[in-house]
Amino acid sequence: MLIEANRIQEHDRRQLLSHEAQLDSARKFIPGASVVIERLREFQVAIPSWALGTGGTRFGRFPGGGEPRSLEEKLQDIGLLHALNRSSGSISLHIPWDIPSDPERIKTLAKGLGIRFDAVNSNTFQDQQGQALSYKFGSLHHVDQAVREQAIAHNVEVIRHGVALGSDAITVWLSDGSSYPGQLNFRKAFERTLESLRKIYASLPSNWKMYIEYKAYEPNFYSMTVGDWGQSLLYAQKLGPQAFTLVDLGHHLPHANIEQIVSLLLMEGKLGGFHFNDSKYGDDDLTVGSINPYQLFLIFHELVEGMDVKGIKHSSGLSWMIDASHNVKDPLEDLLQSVEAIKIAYAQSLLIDQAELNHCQQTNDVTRAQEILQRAFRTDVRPLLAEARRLEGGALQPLDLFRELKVRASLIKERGTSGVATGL
Ligand code: PSV
Ligand code: MN
Repeated sequence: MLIEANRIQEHDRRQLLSHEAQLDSARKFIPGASVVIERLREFQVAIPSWALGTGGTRFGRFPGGGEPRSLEEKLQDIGLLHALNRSSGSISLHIPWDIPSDPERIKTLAKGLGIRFDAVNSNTFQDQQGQALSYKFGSLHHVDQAVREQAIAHNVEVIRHGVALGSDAITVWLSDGSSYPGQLNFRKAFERTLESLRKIYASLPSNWKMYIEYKAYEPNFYSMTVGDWGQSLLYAQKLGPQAFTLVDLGHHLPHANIEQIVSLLLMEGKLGGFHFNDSKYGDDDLTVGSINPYQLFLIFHELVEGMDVKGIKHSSGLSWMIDASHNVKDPLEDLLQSVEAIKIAYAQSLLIDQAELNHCQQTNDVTRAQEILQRAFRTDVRPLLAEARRLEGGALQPLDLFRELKVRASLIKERGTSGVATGL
């Protein structure tokens, strides 16, 4: 299914009067609204190929139908999102779930939809059919060199697929760890992992980046070999200038100060990318901004401040991506909400008066500092987002139009109800 431009224009025409009234009033109390709109027009968030189908828990899965059955259909789904919000112009693939049989054809299809290829992800957390050696006890940290070599070869193959599609980064997330005390020698596991990562790093094209994603627990519960940002940063520093840390918002222990982590990684020039989601407990993979939008705003505050200090371009300097699972919502609606939440937090963080905040910090005016942050957080920037979308040819209200056009019903008609998108 494709959404024709005239359907979007027609929707925008119907909404225009009320949009303009809201925009006019927003412009009155938001200084620099035009600059924010321009920044929003550029901002893109990559969609993970594995989040287009219904997710599940180990207790069950309740698919809503119309799921993409192939890489082509996944691209079409992202094409729908991008047509509506003009901010979902890239896809992150997971290999082997998304091996392109004909990269040239896939590239042409993506180009036609305005989609580029973000970081490619390797998978050594599952055993694949016909695989010679098991990852039950880890992959890059495994005690058996043959298993490590198999996992290294897989990562090198992932880079090869990414090169064929025009991607320029690989994300390595390892489930390696231990579930019981005594199972593992931590130092040796680290050293083996580093040696394996070095071999993968050696096969990176010179314009490529390697993102090392950390996670506090799950599937291993006693230790994870890349368990926190300190360990990820250690690997990245030892590997070299093409290696960076990737922060997934759901991969921390409760109450972690993620905004501080982000600030220090940026200071070190080692923050590579983001997996956005939200959570109540851990790696819940809920819709971005659904539980704790203030935390998301504080993270964006540190990101924007840190990127500005380093002269990093907001829209392309870091790899922005969603990593979520949709257990009870329509995946496409959920992704529209997530992109919106990310852009709201980004826009609000642009409203912070950094000079004024800096003055409060220098004079220990804690009360005023809080006021400055919360004034920005409580500003309704949604009319600016809508205007940025409209100027890019997107829909003023993407979610409303998605429902008006009965997109899910069309997808079910086209694809049926039994197809299952690959992923977790
Ligand atoms: C692991 O929990 C993770 O966050 C990694 O990014 C994986 O690649 C992704 O989820 C896919 O399940
Ligand atoms: Mn992730």
